Amino acid sequence: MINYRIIALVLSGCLSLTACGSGGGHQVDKAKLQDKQEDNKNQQEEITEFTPVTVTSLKEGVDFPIGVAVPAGNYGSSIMLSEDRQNLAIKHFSQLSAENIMKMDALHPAQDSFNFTDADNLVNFASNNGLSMHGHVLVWHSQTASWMRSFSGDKQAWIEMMENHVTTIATHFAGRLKSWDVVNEAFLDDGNYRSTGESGSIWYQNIGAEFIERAFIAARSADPDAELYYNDYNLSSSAAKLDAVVNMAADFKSRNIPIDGVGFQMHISDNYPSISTIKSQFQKVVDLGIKVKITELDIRMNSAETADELTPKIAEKQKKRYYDVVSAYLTTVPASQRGGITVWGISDIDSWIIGLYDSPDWPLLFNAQFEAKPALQGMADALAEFK
Ligand code: 9MR
Repeated sequence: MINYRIIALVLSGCLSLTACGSGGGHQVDKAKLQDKQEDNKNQQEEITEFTPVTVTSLKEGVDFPIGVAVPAGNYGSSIMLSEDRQNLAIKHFSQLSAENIMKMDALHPAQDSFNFTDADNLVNFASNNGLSMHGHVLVWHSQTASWMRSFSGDKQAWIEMMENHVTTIATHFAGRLKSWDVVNEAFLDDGNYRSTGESGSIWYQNIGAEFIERAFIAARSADPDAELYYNDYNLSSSAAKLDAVVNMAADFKSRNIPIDGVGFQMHISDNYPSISTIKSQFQKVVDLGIKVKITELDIRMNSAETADELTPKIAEKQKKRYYDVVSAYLTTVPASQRGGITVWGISDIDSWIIGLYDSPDWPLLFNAQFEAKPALQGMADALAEFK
């Protein structure tokens, strides 16, 4: 069990020229100051213990959704079977996303049969505990059902098949979900539509780009009260990709195609993208007048693959990074356009990042023992300061 105790950062000496007074000429003072700054830097690098976490509830006092993605259904790490996960979800979060069980293959395993059991259990768990639900996801190129991939028919048949999927699912959950990711990852990083190739889209290939607006129209008519999002990764870093999404949303607005916001997944790392880029990317959607939702936040801390455990120093860096990202959101997105912030998992052991690379990582707010990490404090501090 990690013992989170205060780091004693003994910053001795003076920090400015004026405070130091003059012990000689200007050059000497300057050199002394440089030495002092170097000393302070070295002392700060000697972080040997985890800083304390005093957060009682991350969501407390926040008037937009603070969400978390959870494994559910039959997954070994299902929240339905885990008291640790349930306790943290209820205590700190106000919204849940299903990490996998509300995807196309899970809800619609055969052409003429839908399976809502696991999702209904999760939605009931959320509402019984006062949490809202964000639906993830109606149309995506990945985790499609195998019958969809082998579906044969002309464009009209494909449209009907996709619209039936969206309509049946959105109707089933109507009134019970706060919002939906209607379409996920339809663009490539260069701003072109995802089409052919290994990670191509069967929807684009068989229907063309109009599959996107058709999905939004079907979702709105099935559940008029749910907020409808277009969701994608790298939107906080790739100008070309976000510009394509913004152009699409502007076009939708001009033609009265329903869209309420853009979901920024934000699977990011400790040093990329920069906070100024993240802010200017958020700003583009703010300027359009629709909502910005961070839908899948996690922060990789070992992209250099140099660490083999979460040290107090890495944890402190992550705390600052969570603080900076959440601050960037709150200072850029006005209250009326905040769709919320969702973290993509509770415990580091559940993160999809684990196992993706050869090196270990700790991208989330709670460690493998379900203990709060300094990152939780970083996020809470930003929420308290800028909300
Ligand atoms: O976290 C999800 C992981 O458990 C699945 O194996 C993976 C399969 O594609 O999907 C992960 O979630 C993804 C989400 O649905 C869409 N954006 C990217 C997420 C991380 O890959």
